[in-house]
Amino acid sequence: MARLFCERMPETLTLYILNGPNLNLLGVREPDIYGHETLADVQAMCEAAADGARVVFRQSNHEGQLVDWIQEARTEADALVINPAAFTHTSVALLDTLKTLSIPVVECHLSNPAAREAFRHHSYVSLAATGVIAGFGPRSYELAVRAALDLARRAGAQD
Ligand code: DHK
Repeated sequence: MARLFCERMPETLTLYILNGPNLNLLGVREPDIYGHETLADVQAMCEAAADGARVVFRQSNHEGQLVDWIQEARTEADALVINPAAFTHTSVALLDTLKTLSIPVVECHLSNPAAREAFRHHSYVSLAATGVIAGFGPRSYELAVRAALDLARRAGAQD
């Protein structure tokens, strides 16, 4: 006999993962700092870590494009992981856009900017981030994905 399911099925979460300038060159760009994995490798790691969530993974070298995608995430995503790369340290525009979001935001870096040049020590993005994961190479993304989805699930459980 067919069983009737009265309980609401858990919704599939949507996770946006946005990447800033020069991350398209991962694998060839300063591999001693950023590692030998390519951005495609990182995307595959994120999808494997996403545990059934829908992953929207994008990269742009252009600040305005990232602004547009963050605005899109405001209505389309349950959580956001962002590696703004150099815009981390320069972009009030990204900060202002991130401040419009009400979903969890995890700032993610391959390297540990706090252990590098002084100009990398300040992050505009951190002012709007729920948390920051940095310094674990490509594994930073895996950890960021897990953290973002955990935060999104907890937020959903409170609705
Ligand atoms: C990537 C960059 O391109 C730098 O501009 C940041 C970040 C650090 C990273 O470690 O992923 O300073």
